[in-house]
Amino acid sequence: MKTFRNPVIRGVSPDPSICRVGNDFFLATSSFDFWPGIPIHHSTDLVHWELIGHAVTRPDQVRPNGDPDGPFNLFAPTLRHHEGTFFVACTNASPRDPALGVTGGVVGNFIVHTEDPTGEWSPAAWVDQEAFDPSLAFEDATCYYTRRTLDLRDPERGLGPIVQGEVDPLTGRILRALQPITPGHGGFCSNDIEGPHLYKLNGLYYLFSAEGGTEKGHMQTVARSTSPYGPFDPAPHNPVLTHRHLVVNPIQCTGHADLVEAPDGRWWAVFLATRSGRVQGPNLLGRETWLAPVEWCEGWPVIGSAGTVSFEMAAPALKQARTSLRSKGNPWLDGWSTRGFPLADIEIQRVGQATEMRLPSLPGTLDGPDRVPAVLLRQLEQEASFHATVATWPRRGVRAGITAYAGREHHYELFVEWAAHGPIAAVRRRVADLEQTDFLALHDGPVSLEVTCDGLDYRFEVMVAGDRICVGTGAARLLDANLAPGFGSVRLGVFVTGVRSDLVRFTDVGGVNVG
Ligand code: 6LW
Repeated sequence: MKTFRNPVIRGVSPDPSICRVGNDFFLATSSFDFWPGIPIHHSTDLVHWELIGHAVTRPDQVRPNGDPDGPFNLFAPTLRHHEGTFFVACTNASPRDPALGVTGGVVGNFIVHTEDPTGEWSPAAWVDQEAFDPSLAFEDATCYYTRRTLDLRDPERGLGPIVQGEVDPLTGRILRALQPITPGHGGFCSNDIEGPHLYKLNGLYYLFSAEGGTEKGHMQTVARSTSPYGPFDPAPHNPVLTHRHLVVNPIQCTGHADLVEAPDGRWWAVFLATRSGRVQGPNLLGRETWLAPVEWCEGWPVIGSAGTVSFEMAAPALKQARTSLRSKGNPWLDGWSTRGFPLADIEIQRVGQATEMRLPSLPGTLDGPDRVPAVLLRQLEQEASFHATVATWPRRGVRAGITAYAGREHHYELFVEWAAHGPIAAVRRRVADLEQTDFLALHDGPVSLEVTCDGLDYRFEVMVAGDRICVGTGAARLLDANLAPGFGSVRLGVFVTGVRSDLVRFTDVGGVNVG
């Protein structure tokens, strides 16, 4: 039996949403406050995925006033294809902003569209400003708009039902007011229901939702009705996917799923899960994208083995794509990202297998809420490494280095700079409100920096004149996704900060198990 290995997209890639166009599958995931936003992957066999574009790349897609300095935090996209056009419904869940006249706790739910998912997507069509997890379902000329709500929550009974209305997906205009479609204040198996997707199959409407929160209690439930607005009957075997009861299983947090039918008539679910369980080591990789087969039994979906999944599962009988849809010459499709919109003068160039970069310095540190010239790759395995050579020594007042970054208040840095007595390398650890730095005296001149993670520690080393010297280490568990706020995971990359303006050149930038 041919098998495949989960996760099918490694490294932080939660809330997957999938659609099929002919033999091609497209998949979108959350990207939070990292740019480019909402990665779009392509596959023909559901197992091998290639990053082909991003749905959100411009300020006019995340802020109603197009402000490039305004915060963004992009949650749980839904990707759908209808009559030649791709749509992504998504949320900018960054904090409220009085300057925009935003009344809720989020900037808003919006829809972008394109005919070419490898190219530019439209400006945002804003729908509303409440809660998150918006989803679209097309039926003839109707576009259902389904999401969670927090407005109707009851402090004692639950976080609120799923609500649904109808929209014009091109303008965002609500054509039918949203109404609750699940009973009471929660879901079918918990008092926290979210991430809804509606499908019409064989004349019935299926409501497929995540429940129990996105952590260890995560699960997926299904309910069906003859009307898109319910009442919905829950499946007798709900939850249809969960590992909440499998305490020692390394696979945890399974849920937030989306369904797709392959060209051969078989059904599959993509969903998020983590690879470190309650008893395993730190979770450095965040919530990743997984795949499992779906069988239909008396008109109900059964995911994996009665709602549980494994690392190795029977593979889809589909062929891997022979040609790439990825356009050449866009370095961001190698997986690089910045926190917030990038500065215009960041240059990334592929030189053979290696990458070269030129980064401008910017005042501030990696701890700040502002944009920082850090260019990062997601960590894809517990064991990973990243290296860069500082080819031009930074000017006084400027730091150039590499980082293991899980958030503003959870990261380690190895950098070089001029101290009062001469050039130094330093390892700085920032964990919550603690900060600790180790120093090493150096000579100026090109210096190679390397960080290696073995799952337990991040080890920071410099290579000077043929010698490898360890400058310091940092405990991996302090960068755990559960500690760093914001649905974290670790990214490895280069950065330049400082009070003076400078342009630092890095050569030989890259690593193992990063991307
Ligand atoms: C996602 C939501 C969730 O929107 O996590 O807690 C959010 N649950 O479904 C971000 O991934």
